[in-house]
Amino acid sequence: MLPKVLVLVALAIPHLPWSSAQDCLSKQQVANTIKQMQKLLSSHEAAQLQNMRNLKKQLTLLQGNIQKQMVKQNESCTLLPVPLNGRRLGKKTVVGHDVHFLCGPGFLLVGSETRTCLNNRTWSGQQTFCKSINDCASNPCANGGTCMDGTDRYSCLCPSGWSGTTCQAPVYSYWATLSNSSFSRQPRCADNLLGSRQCSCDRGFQMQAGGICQDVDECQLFQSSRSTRICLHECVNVPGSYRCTCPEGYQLHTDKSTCTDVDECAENQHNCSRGQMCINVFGGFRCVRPECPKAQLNTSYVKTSAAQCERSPCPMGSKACQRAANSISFHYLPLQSNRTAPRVLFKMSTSRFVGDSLRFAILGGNSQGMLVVQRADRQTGELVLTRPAVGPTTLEAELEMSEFARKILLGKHIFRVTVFVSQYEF
Ligand SMILES: [Ca+2]
Ligand SMILES: [Ca+2]
Repeated sequence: MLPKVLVLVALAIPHLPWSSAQDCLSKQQVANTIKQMQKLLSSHEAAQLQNMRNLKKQLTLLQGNIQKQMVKQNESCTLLPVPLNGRRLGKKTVVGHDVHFLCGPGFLLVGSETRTCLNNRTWSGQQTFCKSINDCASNPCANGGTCMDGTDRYSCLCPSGWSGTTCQAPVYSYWATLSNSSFSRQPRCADNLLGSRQCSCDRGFQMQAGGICQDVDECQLFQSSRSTRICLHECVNVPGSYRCTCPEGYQLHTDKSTCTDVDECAENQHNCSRGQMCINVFGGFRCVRPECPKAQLNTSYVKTSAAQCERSPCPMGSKACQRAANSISFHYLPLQSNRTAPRVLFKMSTSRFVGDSLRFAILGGNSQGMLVVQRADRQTGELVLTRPAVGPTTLEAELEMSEFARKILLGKHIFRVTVFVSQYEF
């Protein structure tokens, strides 16, 4: 601007009345000329000032616009919360603005009293708290907890069933104990220091939708298939576990899954009367009383032991007596149902072999081919189960062993075999 003023002044000079150098200006003329020039300069100065004012105004407007645009562009911080038991002064969140904090009576300000919204749209300083001067003054312990005032903190003594820094969290194990016998339970939860909760289920339970612990039905999962079954007999699902049961006459083995027969005879748990024999079988016991055949055709027997009868001496010339068996013995065999076959159940021989050959035969019974007799070696015959016997059933067989010397019969022995097949396969 200044150079323009000088040009104007320079242009004005040639028009002044003292344009001719040789004319001598009067003092009055000079004074007038100076006055005119002063006026001219004053008017230029006024115009110049006006221009400057306009320029300044425009700059202010421009600054205002730029600030508005900055606000529009969200150049602001998130409004800070009012601290509990305190106040916040100032709500402007634009970059560069401050907010101030005050605490109520009885509370001490911790953190920053003043915080400024920085260019990166975060607040300067630290979060502001109003801390109770008596830490227990605000009754921070919930659910009947007792507050203990410390130097700069409090602690809560929680009543039974509540936990957490302010006794705010129920202790779920407390509830779990109450419903311990149920198939669904509340989980056991623990609050960690970061304030998050971790829950888990007791052993044998699994977390279901809704956060409930549901019992795992081990029986349904495993017992139905033979390859995965967990109990030899029956499985009973119980909360958090399962247990195996055995039928009557069996006891659960120490492995907790298999069943073993109770030997009622050895353990004196039978009710057989005097004169009866107690026979232990799988899943029970039997009371038997072996009887010798009644005397007939000059033939009679005497009992020589609990399961043995011997023929009395034959009268002279009684061929019927001489053809009758010399001895009859009784044999009781326990057998589990559905055992694999063929299977040797019984062997017979003689301790007083005086002849040259033995013959073996099956005389009778109810086995319908399920039991057969075969020779094992020269002096031994055996009773063989030919196919699996499904119990509960009783198989009977009468076996005969005949002794010969040069094809002449020396004597016969009868074996009466009873096979008690159990109901179960164990
Ligand atoms: Ca279970
Ligand atoms: Ca038994």
